[in-house]
Amino acid sequence: MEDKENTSSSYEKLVSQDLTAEDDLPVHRNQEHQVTMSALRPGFTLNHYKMFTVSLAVLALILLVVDIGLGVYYYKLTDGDVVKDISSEIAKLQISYNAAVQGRDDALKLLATERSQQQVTRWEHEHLTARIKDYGNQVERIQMDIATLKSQLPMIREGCRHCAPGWTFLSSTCFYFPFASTYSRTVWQEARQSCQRLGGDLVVLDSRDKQVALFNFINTFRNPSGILHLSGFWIGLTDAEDEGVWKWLDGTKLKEGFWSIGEPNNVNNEDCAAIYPTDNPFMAWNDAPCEFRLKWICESAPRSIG
Ligand code: 2F8
Ligand code: CA
Repeated sequence: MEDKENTSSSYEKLVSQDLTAEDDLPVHRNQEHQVTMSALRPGFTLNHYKMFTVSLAVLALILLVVDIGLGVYYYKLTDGDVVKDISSEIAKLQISYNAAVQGRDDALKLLATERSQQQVTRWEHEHLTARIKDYGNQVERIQMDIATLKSQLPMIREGCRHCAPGWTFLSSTCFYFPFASTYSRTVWQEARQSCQRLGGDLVVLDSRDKQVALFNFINTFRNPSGILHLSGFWIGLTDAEDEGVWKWLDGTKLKEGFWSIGEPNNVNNEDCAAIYPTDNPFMAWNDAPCEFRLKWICESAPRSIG
């Protein structure tokens, strides 16, 4: 009996020990388990793995939804109105493109027509310019003819006195005006020799009548927009021999001069005189350097017929 009791108490002890051990066991086992897991992934607990698994499931679900969405979209794209819309848009664009190409071709044709028309206009312009120049030369010749014819009138009135062809009879004297554009401006000495070759000399303006007659004549050729000091005409008056003493080519001293205001001023050694188209016939002379280039006026005595 005692033995049985011993046995029983021993058993309870053992059970109690074992129970005590059981109480410790979950911790112990968990620790063991945790040790095993920790060995796989340091710092990861079971909860972590659970969360990881759930996340994977959610991700898979999202991918499934996206996949279904793309499938639906693809279906609509290939089968639905979108394709029709795009086709009709392409057709419209093709029409617009064709219209643009047509427009460009039309514009190119128009440009070619305009260019050839422009060429014709340019030719016409050149032709007309040449004709205008011809008319200008004709006007110049006609003006000279009119002046010559006018000069015949007093000559006819005076009877048998006349001027050589090309000379103009004015104020009982024959004048030669080398005004045509064929004569270019020249220095005083060369102008004088030109007159002498024609049987005369540079003009002597020793009377008011001659001055006025000549002044009026040159004023008909006046160019108001021209440069005044280039528009003069050499006359037969010089102070080259004795500065300040003006003499005509026949050797007579100047009595009455028709100088412009402030002239003669001898700037840069001006020893030769010229008449200019101005506003006042009695203020129309200037002294200029004899080497300056101007037009000139010749004079000769009328000839008697017979
Ligand atoms: O202003 C008068 C002055 O004008 C010209 O010089 C700028 C004349 N020169 C010629 O004609 C070369 C001067 O003679 C004249 O006095
Ligand atoms: Ca001068």
